[in-house]
Amino acid sequence: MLKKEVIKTVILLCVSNILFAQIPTDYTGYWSFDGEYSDESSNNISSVFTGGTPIYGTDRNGNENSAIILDGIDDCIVLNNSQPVITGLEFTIACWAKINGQGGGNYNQNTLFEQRDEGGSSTLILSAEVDNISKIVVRTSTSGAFTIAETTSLSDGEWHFYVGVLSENTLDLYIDKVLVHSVAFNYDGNLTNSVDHVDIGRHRCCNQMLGYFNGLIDDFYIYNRALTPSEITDLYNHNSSAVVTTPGLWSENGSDIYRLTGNVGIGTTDPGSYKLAVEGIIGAHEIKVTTDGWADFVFEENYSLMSLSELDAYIKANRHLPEIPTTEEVEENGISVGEMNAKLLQKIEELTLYLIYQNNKMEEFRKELNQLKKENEILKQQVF
Ligand SMILES: [Ca+2]
Repeated sequence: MLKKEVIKTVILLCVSNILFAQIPTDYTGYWSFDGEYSDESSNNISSVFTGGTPIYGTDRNGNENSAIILDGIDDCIVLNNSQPVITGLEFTIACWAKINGQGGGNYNQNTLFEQRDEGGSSTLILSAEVDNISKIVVRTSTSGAFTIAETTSLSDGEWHFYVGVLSENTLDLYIDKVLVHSVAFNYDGNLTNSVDHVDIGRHRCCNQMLGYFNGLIDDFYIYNRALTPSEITDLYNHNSSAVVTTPGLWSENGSDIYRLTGNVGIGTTDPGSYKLAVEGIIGAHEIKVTTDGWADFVFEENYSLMSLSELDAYIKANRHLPEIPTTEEVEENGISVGEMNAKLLQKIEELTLYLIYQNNKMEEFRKELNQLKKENEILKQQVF
């Protein structure tokens, strides 16, 4: 375990901004399908492939081993241990897909994504093709209508970009960055009610397998907010082939190297939960740390400053300042640079308040002393 010399900090490497400068990076989940089917977002959404061994094919940019092939028979990816991935009142589902043929299952549906319960009271499906229709379907109560935005499907054997967006009152379907259908939507229930499954590439309900995607899927994004049309255009224009995946430890993007998953240890084989763990001293010209909260509250009118006698009693009893960790705690857990700087500033500000208070007291005493001196002089003159 790392102890003293772990600097638990946020170093602003801005890696994600460099890699995806053109796309919104606040996705809930992202699957590049570059030879693997794991979620590459910081949420690490559990992703389980079913239907045998996954096979990867050539993506829209001609890169081999860079898009997942689903066989339309029993292949799909089960997400998040059946817990909802879409969790809010707004969402965006976006992916590239290339249909190879008729989808599998009872409905022959080329399903891209589904989150739903067993009975149909919370239903969310994005389909590239069923009965020659592409559509996004949402329903939020058992008695509610299925709200559907749809258009003629594109079973032309080419790659297309499918996006379903639910904003507060509107359900939109985009294909190849063009808004093809928009319909009004009213919530009458809960989209995350009793979710039974979340799948990429399969539609199922009520113990029936209704639609397996038959073709290739690539660059799958899930956002828990409604992307704007310009953000959808950015996603469409984003060329993931600019990011070169190097077999082995690191990937390359121009002169940068990076990892999207896992943690890095230097001088340790166990980085724990730290993205970067160093068993040793880090040298840097400057380190920028982001932190939540600063210590200005000390100077608020209602700040409750401990009296000096209380502080004296606390120190005698505990042998450290209030709110500052003990030697034992620091040896066990290290310190968080941003948090500790805020605490130290808080103590400096409290010290400043004590000094101001003491100075004011001294000023009072000085005045009293002068007064007493004057009175003393008068008394002396009267006596002698
Ligand atoms: Ca890919």
